Order: sequence, then C-alpha cells, then structure tokens
Amino acid sequence: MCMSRLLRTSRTMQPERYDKSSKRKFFYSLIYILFLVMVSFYWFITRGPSSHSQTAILCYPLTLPNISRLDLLPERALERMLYEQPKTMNPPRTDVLMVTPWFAPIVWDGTYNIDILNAQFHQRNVRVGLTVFAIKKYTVFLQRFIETAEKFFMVGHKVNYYVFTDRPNDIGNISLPEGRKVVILEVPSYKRWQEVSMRRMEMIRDYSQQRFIHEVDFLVCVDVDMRFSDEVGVEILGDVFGTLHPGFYAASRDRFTYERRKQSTAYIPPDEGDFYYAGGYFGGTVPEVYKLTNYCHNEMLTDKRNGIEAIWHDESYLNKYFLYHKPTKILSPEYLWDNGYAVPQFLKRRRFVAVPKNHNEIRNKRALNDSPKSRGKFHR
Ligand code: 4GW
Ligand code: MN
Repeated sequence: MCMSRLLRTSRTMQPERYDKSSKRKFFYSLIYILFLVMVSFYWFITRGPSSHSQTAILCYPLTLPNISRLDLLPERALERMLYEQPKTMNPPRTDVLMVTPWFAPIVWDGTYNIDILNAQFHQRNVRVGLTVFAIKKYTVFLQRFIETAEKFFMVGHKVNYYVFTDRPNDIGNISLPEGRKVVILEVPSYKRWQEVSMRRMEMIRDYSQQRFIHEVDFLVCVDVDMRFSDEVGVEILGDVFGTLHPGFYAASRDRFTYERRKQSTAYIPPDEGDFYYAGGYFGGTVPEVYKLTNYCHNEMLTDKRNGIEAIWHDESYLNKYFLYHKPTKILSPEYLWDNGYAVPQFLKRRRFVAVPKNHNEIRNKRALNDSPKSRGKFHR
C-alpha cells in the first residue's frame, strides 16, 4: 500500500472511532457527576448544617441557618500531663514583680511551666522569626550569635533567622536542621551609626509587610552583639513584648534615660513611665511588630524634619511607644544581660548576654566621640 492511501484510510477511520469513544466518556462522566450530586445532597440533608467538617469552610461567608463561625473553630485539648499543682496562696516568686498593673506577665525564672507552654505552641505549629542586623563590621558577631541560638533559642520549634546585612558575601553558608533556616536579606548601610541603629525599625516594618507576615507568626527583634547562654523559649511570645533594660530595672522613672526634650516626639515627662525598655529586644505577632516599628520610624522621620534626634535613638521611640501602647508581656533582665553588671540575687538565669566589644575595632573611630553611645547603651 502506498503511503498516501494509508494516510487517507486512517484519516477517514479516526473521526468515527473518536466520536464513539468520546460519547461513551461523556456518558460515564454524566453518571459520575450525578452520583456525586446525589452523595453531596444526601450528606447535606443528613449532617451538613450541623457538621464541624472542614468542607463547610468552603461555603464561607456562611448564609445557611444555624451555622456559626464559632462552630468551626478547631478543638484543641492538651494531653494528660503531670506537674506540680499551682498554689493560690503560695506564689512562685515574691522577690520580683510578676505582673504589671495592666495584667501583663513579667517573665522570670520559676514563674511558668515550659512543658505546658511548649505543648500549647506545638499544637499551633508556631513559626518564629528572629531578626538581627549585621551591618558593616558587625558581621563578626553573627556566627556566635547563630551557634548559641541553635543551642538555646526556641529549641524544638520552627525558626527563621532573618539576617539583615550590607555584606552578604561575608556570611558563609549556614546549614541548619529541618525546620530552621537562615535567610539573608541584603539592605543598604547608613553612614552614621545612629542611622544604622534607627533604620532597623523601617526595615523590620517593610519586611514585615512584604515577607514576614507570610512566613512566621511571631517576630523577635534583637541586637547581634550578643550570645545565648541559657534557654529562651516560647514563654517570651505574646502579642507585643518589651524587655527590661538591665541598667534600669530598679531605677525610679525620673532617672530613666527617656528623651526629655519637649521638641522631640519621643518626649516623656518625668512623672510618667512604667519601665525602661531596651532597644535591643522586642517582639510580638507580625501585625503588632509592624505597628510598633511603623510608629517608631514615623516619629523618627518627624523628628528628623524638625532637626532633632532622640537621645537614645530607636530605644527612645520604643519607650515612647510602650508608654501609650502597653506591652502584653515583659521580659525580665534574664533575657538581656551584660556581665559588666554585678549579678543580683534575684537573677537566677542569664539567658542572652552582651558580647564585650572592642569599640575601637568594631566601630569606626570618628563615631566614637560624637555621642553618649560611645560608652555603650548598657553603661550610662
Ligand atoms: C558606632 O560606631 C556604632 S556602629 C554603633 C552601632 C553600630 C552598628 C550597629 C553597626 O555598625 N552595625 C550594626 O549592625 N549595628 C546593629 O545595631 C547591630 O545589630 C547592633 O547590635 C545594633 C545596636 O548597636 P550596638 O549593639 O552597638 O548598641 P549597644 O552598644 O547599645 O549594644
Ligand atoms: Mn548591642
């Protein structure tokens, strides 16, 4: 048979075969769809409106009678646990303040049960972002920071380290176990170190909006010139938290190094103020951290337009924010310590400690004499 005939025959044969098989397919599909409709109808009649099944979520917004969104909330129960009973008449700590007048807990060793908290946060499959800035020479702090964090920070939970740096090439490949990773975010550096410190607010704000909100539930924002030396876990997490500065936990409010010039938006009068919060340790849910950093950055810009800069930079704006937007949890100085201070009796743990800096080496010399910061924020 010549080739052209073969082609002709096949061309004439095919449409007919195709026709038959497609009709059959269509028929079977119709039966299948009919079957599905009947099953769905049966399911809806028998258990649909009162069911707690996930399927009902697809109907949102709910218009059917008798269904409330409340019926769809996931049921979460803890498993049986054995632990010492909390004693109403015998508080675990009497040497320190455990709760603020607005009912925010202050986190001290001995005041919480980490097993209960871990069970709760594991159930929610919580994801934590730890933001840290390593601009210019501060990249030298990064390795120790991450190594010690791997030992002590949110062990057993999902953690993203967000490293903001202008020197991504200085940071080697850091491979971490499942559930934990380092994300390098390349950002500009600023000439003035005050700006380096303050612009953290702007960058955390911008990345919260663009990225963090999609990737993590909570943010913890800290200084990089630090090492972890004891456990820091989910006990610190809450809507929005600040940390008591290790230099001022016992000071009276008029001694706090708040901004005292009325021309600055960070101004706080001497008869106001709850605590002195450290600029190098705050956090909360992503939306709350967004609000906080957005506020601090905007106030800083307003001051800039008026030719003023708050005395302790981002820390001053943070303290102003927390005065009128009270934190829902407060971390004790266990979470931010400097071994330059004598260790008081009540300080049972030192979990996150400042790494001594050689100021001449790590900071540029010109910057050293132009502000009280040359002595370090901790020792004023
Ligand atoms: C003076 O020359 C400088 S440089 C003061 C801060 C500098 C700086 C700060 C820097 O060059 N690069 C940098 O990444 N930072 C970040 O800002 C870094 O995360 C650091 O931990 C944070 C706050 O600065 P700091 O730790 O030097 O502040 P203190 O002395 O209060 O801990
Ligand atoms: Mn620091």
